[in-house]
Amino acid sequence: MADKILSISRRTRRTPYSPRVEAAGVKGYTVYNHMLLPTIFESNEADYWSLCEDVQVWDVSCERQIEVSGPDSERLIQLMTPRDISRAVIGQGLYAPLCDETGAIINDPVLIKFAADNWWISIADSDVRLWARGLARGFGLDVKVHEAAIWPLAVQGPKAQQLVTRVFGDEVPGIRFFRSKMLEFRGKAMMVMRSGYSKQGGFEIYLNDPELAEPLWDELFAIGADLNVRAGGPNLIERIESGLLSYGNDMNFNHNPFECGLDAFVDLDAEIESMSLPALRAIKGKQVHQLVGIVFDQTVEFDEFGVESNGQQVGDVRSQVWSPRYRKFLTMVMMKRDFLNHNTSVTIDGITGKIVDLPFDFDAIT
Ligand code: THG
Repeated sequence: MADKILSISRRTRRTPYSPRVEAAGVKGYTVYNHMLLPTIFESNEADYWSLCEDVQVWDVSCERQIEVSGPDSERLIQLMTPRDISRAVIGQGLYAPLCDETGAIINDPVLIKFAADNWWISIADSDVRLWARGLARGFGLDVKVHEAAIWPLAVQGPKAQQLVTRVFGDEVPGIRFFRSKMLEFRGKAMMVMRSGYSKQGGFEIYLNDPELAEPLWDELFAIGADLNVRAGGPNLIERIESGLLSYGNDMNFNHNPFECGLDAFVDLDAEIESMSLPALRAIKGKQVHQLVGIVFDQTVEFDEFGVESNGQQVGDVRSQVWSPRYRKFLTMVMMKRDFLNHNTSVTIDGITGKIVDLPFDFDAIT
């Protein structure tokens, strides 16, 4: 599948960084929120080492911002998520599942309190705007919901702080995890948050002027040449090693947060108006499936992503990758809990894999 061509049209929206992404030699894209997301530049593995050792610039414009503004904005956001958002401060991001009235996951965005009556839903890959508008209408809320003209650029890797400080100044190191500051580039203030879809550290720059996209990209590369800065994107190896979930891959609207291990982001005891909480309280502990890791010493070929034991399908492979660092084949599998209660390993084509909790604990594995 890796060598197929993607036909690009208006539906697969380009971004203000696309000319620079192409000049940097992008080799692979995926489509996310109906927009191009660059995934591969050199190779999955070469990109992985560059991300873990140096610093990369990612065009993550596809993290679209669904802006909810108006007096009822916080009420609408709280209706959509079972995570208690009441103590969020302005400029804070909160990773949070969005769930419907049955507890099913609609999306797993970063929620950003941009101002008192202005929230941004930094969405994963599903059409949250439609749902938000429907809810606003149905509940008769005084809000406006639209996709904002924001194009996030992520700077990720151990040298990200050095690079972003050179461009945005000395306030950068003082930004805490999932907090942000409004900082200027070429006289224009934009939000800079310590966040991003890797565990290598870094920032996301919420560019709000498309005219500045190429100048910002160029500045990061010119000023970061000695840091070995490269173009990159969310990296399959790194995000699986780090246990970052990918909506549409690891879970979708058939799953609830407990099945995916997102329990920490569901405030079951909070006294909040959240449309999924009654259902989530009722199903807690009763889920039939659980997302776990299965670790093999060599690559395994699954038949149609199925995990079978004694001729029975006991799991569904959601993501998989060879880890060059740990020399293990890492899989994320939605397994039947009944099977997990009685087994700690599974054998595929004669190769036995160890079942482990997510995120992977490599000290315990190796
Ligand atoms: N950044 C922004 N928006 C996004 C993503 C992002 N939207 C889509 C997608 N990525 C959402 N998915 C995730 C998954 C995990 C995290 C962020 C976005 C993440 N989690 C931390 C963790 O698991 O350790 C911390 C979560 C917390 O404590 O709140 O960073 O990457 N803008």
